[in-house]
Amino acid sequence: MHTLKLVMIGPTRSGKTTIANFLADATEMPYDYHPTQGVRILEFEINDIEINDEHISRDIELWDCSGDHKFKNCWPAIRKGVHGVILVYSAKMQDSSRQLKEFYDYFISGAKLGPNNCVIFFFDPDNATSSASKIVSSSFSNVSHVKCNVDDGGDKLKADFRLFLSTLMSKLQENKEEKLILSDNILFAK
Ligand SMILES: Nc1nc2c(ncn2[C@@H]2O[C@H](COP(=O)(O)OP(=O)(O)OP(=O)(O)O)[C@@H](O)[C@H]2O)c(=O)[nH]1
Ligand SMILES: [Mg+2]
Repeated sequence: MHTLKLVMIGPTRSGKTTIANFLADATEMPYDYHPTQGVRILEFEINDIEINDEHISRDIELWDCSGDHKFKNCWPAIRKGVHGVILVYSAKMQDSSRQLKEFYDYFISGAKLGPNNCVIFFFDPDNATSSASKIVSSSFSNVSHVKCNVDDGGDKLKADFRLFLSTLMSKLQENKEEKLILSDNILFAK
């Protein structure tokens, strides 16, 4: 199976690079904020993902994007061939739902993907579900919305990431099978 392209996007300083490094086991301590310039691509392998009673491994390309609109000219290249999107925001910030909606419309709807191809990770350092996260969860009720923290919830974050991959890959497999059935039907109809 070929590489799975995942795009990680969300407002600036929301924790994308921190989370991407953690998932790729490339964490640097301490986490100092350095704005990502455009995009960086992390490549790693993920093993033993369960889909339909099968355990599979997959190469991942995680595109850690800048949340800054000055890099909007990179967006078409970032979206090309994307399989899944991870939206990230920080509950510390004021309502991010408008920005997330713009990213969702461009990277999910614009790539003809749906809610199953997406997950929302939010960093909530005070561990109190803020009004910001309530607004986001009600605006994106079809998208799974999970709290993450690389410090004390690292294992949970990795487990949530694997769960997302498993849902995503079974959806991609279903689409592939549907296409095969459709093309068989077209052949029969001829
Ligand atoms: N301790 C801790 N800090 C976090 C966590 N998530 C985000 N942060 C902090 O939040 C800030 C976000 O930094 P980045 O991850 O570089 O932000 P970004 O979203 O990549 O920002 P841009 O590249 O500018 O779009 C950093 O100061 C991190 O230390 C977390 O889970 N734990
Ligand atoms: Mg970054």
